[in-house]
Amino acid sequence: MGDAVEVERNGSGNIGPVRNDWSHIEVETLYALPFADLMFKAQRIHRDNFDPNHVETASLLSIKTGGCPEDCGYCSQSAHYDTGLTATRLMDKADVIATAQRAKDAGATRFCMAAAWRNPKDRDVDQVCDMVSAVKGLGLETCVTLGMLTPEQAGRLSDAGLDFYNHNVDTSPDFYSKIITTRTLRDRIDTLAHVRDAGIKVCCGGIVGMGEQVEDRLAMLVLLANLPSHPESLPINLWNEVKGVPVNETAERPDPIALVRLVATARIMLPKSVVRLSAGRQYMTDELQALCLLAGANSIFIGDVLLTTKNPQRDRDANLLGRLGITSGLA
Ligand code: SAM
Ligand code: DTB
Ligand code: SF4
Repeated sequence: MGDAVEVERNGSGNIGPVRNDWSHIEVETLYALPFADLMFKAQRIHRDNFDPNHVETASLLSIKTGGCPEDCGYCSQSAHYDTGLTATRLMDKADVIATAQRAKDAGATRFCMAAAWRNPKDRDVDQVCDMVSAVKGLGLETCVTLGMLTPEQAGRLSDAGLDFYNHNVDTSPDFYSKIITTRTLRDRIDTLAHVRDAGIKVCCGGIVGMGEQVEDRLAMLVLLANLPSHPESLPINLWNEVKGVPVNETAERPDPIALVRLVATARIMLPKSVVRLSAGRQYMTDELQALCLLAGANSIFIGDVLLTTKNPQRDRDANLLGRLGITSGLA
């Protein structure tokens, strides 16, 4: 996209652009619309760009757990905090492939491999490239999240056929320094640019429920929507509680309606991005999840665990999607 504005129907029958020039006040006004008006706008845009009765199903695997040198204040895997987690080495490729096959059999269409690194070493990238090729060979979309990358490392992952790279901005520019001090938002944006330049699709979002204000959540959406290109995938994580990390001191679970408003606002601002209701679904009622899907969320993680924390059981997800008449890999 960049300077060129991609024109699309905006759901009202009018022609509208995919925009990269959102202002904070405009987004705050959108978010504060009467609920029915906000939902109607989001729904129209959702229906213009996606099948409203389908959700994507992704599965996560921690291929290298814990011992991470970063100090992300929400994370069980940071070596800065005593969270009771045992650190592991990079998994063997055969075990990764076997897990990916089970995820596919359970209904996943995308397989996301995550490593608790600040940044990978070149030899780590070689091993991950092998895993990516093998998982693609099973007929799954591939995603990895390995921390910061050099342009050269991004190029190697692209050559291996990687579909998506996940690297989150996590929160607003203002709240960021209260949560992470060991790498800057600029570092993250640089990695996103390397990923984009290498031709890999971008998965980028953040976390809510860490004690940020509504304005921070919206500022995070402004940051994402005003990137040179919109991320193809936008994960919205609700903080999954982890004992022993600093975010426990500030965390506050958002009002459920505020969460639905946030999803609807994201759908309007990033009309073509797949919005994933990511971590934290374990705390959500079926009704709240249904409203988030109605507001424009169209992807979930399936499987009983995410990386180190819980996710709803497969039967519960299959039952909910079935009651909503939503198709997915689960049905
Ligand atoms: N180490 C890599 C990195 O941070 O770039 C990749 C893995 S990291 C676990 C990926 C993302 O998961 C983080 O950026 C954060 O947004 C999310 N995350 C981590 N812990 C979480 C938690 N307890 N609850 C919700 N989301 C979390
Ligand atoms: C993302 O935004 N959410 C996923 C994925 N990217 C890698 C991670 C969620 C992690 C939840 C905490 C845990 O299980 O440790
Ligand atoms: Fe490390 Fe990623 Fe956890 Fe931060 S979020 S501590 S970089 S694993």
